[in-house]
Amino acid sequence: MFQILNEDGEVVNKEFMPDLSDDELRELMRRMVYTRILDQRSIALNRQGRLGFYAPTAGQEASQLGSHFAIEKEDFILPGYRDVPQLIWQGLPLYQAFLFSKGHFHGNQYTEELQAFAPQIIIGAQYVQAAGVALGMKLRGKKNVAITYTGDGGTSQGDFYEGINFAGAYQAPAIFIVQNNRFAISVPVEKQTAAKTLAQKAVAAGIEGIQVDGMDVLAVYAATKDARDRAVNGEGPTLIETMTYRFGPHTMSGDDPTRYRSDDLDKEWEKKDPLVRFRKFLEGKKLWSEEDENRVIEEAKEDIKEAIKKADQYPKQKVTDFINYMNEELPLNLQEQLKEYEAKESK
Ligand SMILES: Cc1ncc(C[n+]2csc(CCOP(=O)(O)OP(=O)(O)O)c2C)c(N)n1
Ligand SMILES: [Mg+2]
Repeated sequence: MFQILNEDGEVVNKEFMPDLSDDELRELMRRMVYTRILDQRSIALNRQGRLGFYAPTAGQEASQLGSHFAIEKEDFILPGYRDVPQLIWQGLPLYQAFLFSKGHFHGNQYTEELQAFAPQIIIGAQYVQAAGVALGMKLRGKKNVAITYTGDGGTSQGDFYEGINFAGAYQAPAIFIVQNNRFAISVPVEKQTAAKTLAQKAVAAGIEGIQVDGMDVLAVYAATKDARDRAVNGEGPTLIETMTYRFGPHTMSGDDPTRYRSDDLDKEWEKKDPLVRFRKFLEGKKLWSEEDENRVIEEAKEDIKEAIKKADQYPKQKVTDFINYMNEELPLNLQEQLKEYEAKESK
């Protein structure tokens, strides 16, 4: 497993230390702290009934934000349902992320500049799409990549294998991230596959594969940066398995992790908290202080307050909107339904 920082925030692999400026290192920490607060607030808002579908992210910040930090604005992101943070740091306004959670279609109406698809709910489907997007970039001669995310459970899907195989066959510039948080809802990874690692699945597709400490933001960044450099150089796709853990439940829709995870396992992984580790590293370099931390926390809380207000006040979606946005031309039966709903909605 590739690691740069150990659990105490000490550099254990100096030769792979990425070339990041002090400002960039601080920005990485800022994003992780901000995202942790966003997660805590989202869980609270969900419990108050102000959000809908929500998949907690705490514990996975290094995997999500370290990999995202290595890609460019013109690269394309194909996220899963837990990958809202990457979308936000790519430019998705927070109020739209909240609307997505509430099931409002405007949450998924992205501008041209936001090079991303909305979070995929169908496990693994984004891997096939990523292979296609990456091939498209290659055919157009673009120096960009498609980056996609799934979980340990996702690697059992047919789509996973089809995606990595296709990208390998066409040497498409794709980066396939597997966030191995050890559970697919309640199913432990040991029951999911007989494979010793998920990274080794790359071998069968003839592509590069690497297992990375997913609680070490520098290692995830370095591995993704290397994958991106090779991809835009025409050297093909990479599969990156990040070893991580979700501290919270699978989603806020009712699973109880205490029924399938032991206290000991939770404690073991809490010690690996990516924020604690990176904070220790930065404090050692005098690049982070309690004031910095508090400033980010306040900034995040303020942004969230405004964004949820905007999401709450956003016009309700209408059935006629669904009909109109889904179809360019309406077949007869939908024309009839459209009329029916227009009449209802004008009352
Ligand atoms: C094709 C498909 N099958 C089943 C589901 C139901 N489902 C939702 S999440 C999930 C587990 C996914 O686990 P993993 O890939 O490890 O991702 P994690 O949630 O741990 O991030 C399943 C089976 C689904 N959404 N899509
Ligand atoms: Mg999982």
